[in-house]
Amino acid sequence: MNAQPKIERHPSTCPHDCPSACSLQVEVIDGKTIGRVHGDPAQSYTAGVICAKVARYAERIHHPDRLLHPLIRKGPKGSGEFQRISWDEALAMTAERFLEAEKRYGSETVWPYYYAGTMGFVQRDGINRLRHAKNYSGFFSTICVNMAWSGFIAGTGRLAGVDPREMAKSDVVVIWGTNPVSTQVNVMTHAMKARKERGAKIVVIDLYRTDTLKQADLGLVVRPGTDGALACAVMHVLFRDGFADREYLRDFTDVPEELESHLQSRDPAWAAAITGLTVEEIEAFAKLVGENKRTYLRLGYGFGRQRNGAVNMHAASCIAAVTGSWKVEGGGAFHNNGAIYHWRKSLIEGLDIRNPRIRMLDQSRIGPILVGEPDALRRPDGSDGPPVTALLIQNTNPVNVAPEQAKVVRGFAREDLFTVVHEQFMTDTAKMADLVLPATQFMEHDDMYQGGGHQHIMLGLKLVEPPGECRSNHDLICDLARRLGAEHEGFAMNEREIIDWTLQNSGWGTFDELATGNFRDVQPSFEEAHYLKGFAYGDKRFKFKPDWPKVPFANIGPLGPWKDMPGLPDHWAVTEEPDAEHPFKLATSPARSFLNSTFVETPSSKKREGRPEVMINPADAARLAIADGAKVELGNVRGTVILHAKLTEQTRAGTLVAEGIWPNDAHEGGRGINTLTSADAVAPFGGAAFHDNKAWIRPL
Ligand SMILES: Nc1nc2c(c(=O)[nH]1)N[C@H]1C(S)=C(S)[C@@H](COP(=O)(O)OP(=O)(O)OC[C@H]3O[C@@H](n4cnc5c(=O)[nH]c(N)nc54)[C@H](O)[C@@H]3O)O[C@H]1N2
Ligand SMILES: Nc1nc2c(c(=O)[nH]1)N[C@H]1C(S)=C(S)[C@@H](COP(=O)(O)OP(=O)(O)OC[C@H]3O[C@@H](n4cnc5c(=O)[nH]c(N)nc54)[C@H](O)[C@@H]3O)O[C@H]1N2
Ligand code: SF4
Ligand SMILES: [Mo]
Repeated sequence: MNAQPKIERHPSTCPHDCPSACSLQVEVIDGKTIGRVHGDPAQSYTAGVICAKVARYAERIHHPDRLLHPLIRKGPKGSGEFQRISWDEALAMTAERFLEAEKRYGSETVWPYYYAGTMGFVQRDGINRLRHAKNYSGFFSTICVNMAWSGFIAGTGRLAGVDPREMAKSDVVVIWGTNPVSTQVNVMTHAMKARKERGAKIVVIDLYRTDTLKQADLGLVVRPGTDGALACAVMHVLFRDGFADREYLRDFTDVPEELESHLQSRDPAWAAAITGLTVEEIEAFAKLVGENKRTYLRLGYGFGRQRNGAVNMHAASCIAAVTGSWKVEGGGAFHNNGAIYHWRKSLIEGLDIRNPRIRMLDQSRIGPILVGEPDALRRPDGSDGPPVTALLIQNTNPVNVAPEQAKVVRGFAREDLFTVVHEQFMTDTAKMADLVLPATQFMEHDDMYQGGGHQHIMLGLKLVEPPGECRSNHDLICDLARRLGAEHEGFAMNEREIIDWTLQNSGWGTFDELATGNFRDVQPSFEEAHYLKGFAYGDKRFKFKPDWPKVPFANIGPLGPWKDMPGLPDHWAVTEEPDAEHPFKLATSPARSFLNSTFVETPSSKKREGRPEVMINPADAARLAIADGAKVELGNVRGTVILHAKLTEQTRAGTLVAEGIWPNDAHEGGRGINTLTSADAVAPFGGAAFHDNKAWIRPL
């Protein structure tokens, strides 16, 4: 008889690019196989709940399509024809080609390109140590957070807010521009607790009827890019009806009188015409906020992904300063807690050896950069920079997720570009590489994490041996550094040593202390989180009127049309508006069972998501003779994409929503959804307006 399998439970942390950063309990069977993955009930934000896709992680870690060996391209670029080689050959070739490229064009011709496929500090950010040691081109990260973060910081001066667990003590929870049922499930845990225990009202604001919005007491479906107008009208009503906290405004904000007079003309009728909401809906929302001091604004990323996204995020955050709800438990606003951790990352990132004169290249503009558009390659002093002729890519899939995909694909196809992709799967990006190197997954290496949507520092340690010849990012970077002659003490340390140094130098204890419980709650005091002693600007005041280029977010200077930004909260009409040729607005919102381009390979996610679809209101579809399930083409100035129509009242007339970033070849014709999105830099610090596209649609 076979012995019973031995199942152990080990703590870990979800490494994926998600504000929830859940604490996990992982079943390990016989020391080598992953079983069910559970939320850790002991971590008070995770509270035992995780999303379905990570609960079934066994499907991903033991997937038959995982990359197991280094591969070298055999056929033409993008043909998918590869042949196995050894790690030693692959890294020797990488070093040789990088050194050659450097000799020919200077060090800035090499561009290490990475993102948050893992949020682990060592595995994600260690690539920067190599970049600084070698003076390779810098990576200015813009694809995700820039509009939302700068918009939030514009008011408060700091990326931090009220403890998200306090949502459970609120009377009104406003879930704005995020779809947590899909994208960060734990928000719902705490919001629903408030409803259950206190009868709290839930307000959800989105551009379509999401699964989150369906659960709301008040669901507001706005025209894309009009949240600034909604926020202004809400504040107009708050001033008009005596809900503004005048004492708070006097003591804690910059220009309350100027704001009040500016808002006089921004009444609900004005906002109704812009947002597509009714005056009654806007009045009802404002009344709820005005009558309930314990109103918690949970502001998401999604409504930042518009060309006016930073302005809209700032406008929404201003509401809590008008009512003074920041003062009370369960009141105030929250977006992300990035600022509470005060990390010292010089060992991980090699910040001590950084040369500030090296150019920074904009992550979102990888298409324009690779096709050689001169403005995209420029140095900070305005001089022309060299072309990018070598790429090292970890934890990201730009050929699929970056905007202006036609340019991205054209750039990756360049014969004079040498591309190394370190991956877990044969992604759209890996398919375009010269070398594909197999990477470990999070349960196969050590790392440390922080919660964006909460307040914990967490560990995820190696639980099982990696399959095949998979190597961790850290391992690869250190080996390559040696071959390239790059020097830094971090290249000679292991993950645990780097974590220990970073914790100690940031004031968070030691590795061993953190390993005891696997996570540490670092929630700042009530006083600090509620800004009771003032906001994080020099004058301690919340800024209704931010000086946009000086918002303390990025130090590379403003980007996009920042000079035209309104001083006070407003509707800033710079979104890509429909016209006669492109009568629709298209948003590319997240799919529940994918995480960006991750999980597109797991059977249960594939099954749930079905096929690439675009949601269209039945009235619009009838006018265009588009039947439910019909094959359709979407297009705009940037290209065309083929998918299937889903007729649904979930979308407003005039708005189209294509959920998820499907692999490019899941679409007939091989062009993915980002063929339609734009790489225009968004004000004030860059970013991609993924949900802000004009488009046409036609049946095929
Ligand atoms: N299942 C799943 N989870 C994910 C991801 C995923 O792809 N799938 N992605 C992860 C990543 S990288 C991130 S950054 C987070 C992001 O998570 P969120 O903060 O939720 O942000 P988004 O996913 O960009 O968009 C959220 C919602 O904003 C809506 N929206 C877009 N434009 C507007 C607008 O102008 N006004 C309003 N009111 N709403 C608008 C979209 O329709 C969408 O429903 O989620 C993470 N979690
Ligand atoms: N149309 C549209 N496009 C979007 C968005 C949208 O809403 N709509 N959202 C945007 C946003 S918010 C973001 S953040 C970006 C994200 O886009 P990406 O940064 O590309 O994120 P993922 O799709 O999660 O891809 C991460 C990749 O990293 C790999 N990976 C994971 N862990 C490791 C590791 O430890 N080592 C190595 N070497 N590889 C690893 C995974 O296998 C996966 O292929 O997409 C953006 N693109
Ligand atoms: S909700 Fe987000 S952090 Fe939590 S398990 Fe799912 S993907 Fe990971
Ligand atoms: Mo993101």
